[in-house]
Amino acid sequence: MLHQGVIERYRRYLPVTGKTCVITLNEGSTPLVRAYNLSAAIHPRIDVYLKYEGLNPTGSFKDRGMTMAITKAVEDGFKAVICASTGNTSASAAAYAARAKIRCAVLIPEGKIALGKLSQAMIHGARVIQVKGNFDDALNLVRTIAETNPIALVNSVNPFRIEGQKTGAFEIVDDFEGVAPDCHVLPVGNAGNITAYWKGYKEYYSVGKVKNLPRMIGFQAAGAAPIVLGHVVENPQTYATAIRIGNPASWKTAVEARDESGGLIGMVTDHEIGIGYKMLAATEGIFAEPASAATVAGLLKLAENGYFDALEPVAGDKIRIVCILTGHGLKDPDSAIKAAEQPITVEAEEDAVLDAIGIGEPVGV
Ligand code: AN7
Repeated sequence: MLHQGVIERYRRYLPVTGKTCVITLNEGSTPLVRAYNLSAAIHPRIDVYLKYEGLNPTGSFKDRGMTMAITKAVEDGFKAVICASTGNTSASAAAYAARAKIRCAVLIPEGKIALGKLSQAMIHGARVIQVKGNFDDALNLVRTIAETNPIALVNSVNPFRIEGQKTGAFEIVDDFEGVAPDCHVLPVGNAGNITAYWKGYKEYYSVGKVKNLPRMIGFQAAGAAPIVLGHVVENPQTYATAIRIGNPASWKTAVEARDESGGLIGMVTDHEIGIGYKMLAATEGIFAEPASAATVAGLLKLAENGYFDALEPVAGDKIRIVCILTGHGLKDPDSAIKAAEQPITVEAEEDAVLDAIGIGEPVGV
């Protein structure tokens, strides 16, 4: 079947009517890639699948929610949208707003968003406003502005964003033919996505499309881990800039998802994220941005703490885990270049090249 975006694919579960003019870039239906090497490297009892959300049209999971938010903004007569963003929301909002022919303003923390994301917001013609503050400051500003001006807020506090993003859960269950994974692992920033996935799983459960529910397992960066610490982080820090958020808007619903599902929200250091980032790219050939690699870092930590030793899988003999790789690695080329081995420069001569190739040296990482 040809899927024309998540609204067409999951129309009956979404707040649209036959009259709704759908603004889509054919987002969703992203691959669920079985990660044999990564599973074996982390724990003998786990079977990890990677949902590669970096393959959405603007390179992140935000497109699932943005197709809904922009579609509804247009339906409700708005001529402009606004958001605060650590980068991916701004890229997605800019693209969908361009397609809808409406104005878009994005507020980003000055100097703290990855290069690819900034380039997207700019080329799609958004008004890009750098704020001398962090994401939380920017979100406070846009919330106030949207309250008193004819401009639709398209951050995940907009319930249509959550509606769109819950389709990720439907896709996973559909791919597994009616079974939810044992563990659903994802990075947590503003906490919209964990909220959306849990809503999606529960809705599928209530209509009998799935017989079990996953444990929701989120990871925050240690320098930006308000939910783990139980208090607002005034000055959040992490090189995974996508999740550099100190006061998540969907804090309460993230905690509900964690507790209702019997899951957990943990934290991983930037060093651990860096290890997961390289491991993912090197063992599976999948390039995700640092925030997404918090999932791999988190799995390594859980394995080390014995978390998988006691769990019983719902089906089969392995614990089935889905990691949401929320953003494409190309979003943040600077982080990749910093993390990896640097290119070698040689004379344009065969011997020098052969020497540099290192034929005869063991292959591996
Ligand atoms: C790659 O773009 O908040 O917990 O403003 O870009 O739903 O916030 C991005 C968040 C994870 C966290 N991975 O998701 C923004 C923004 C990536 C992200 C998250 C984000 P939420």
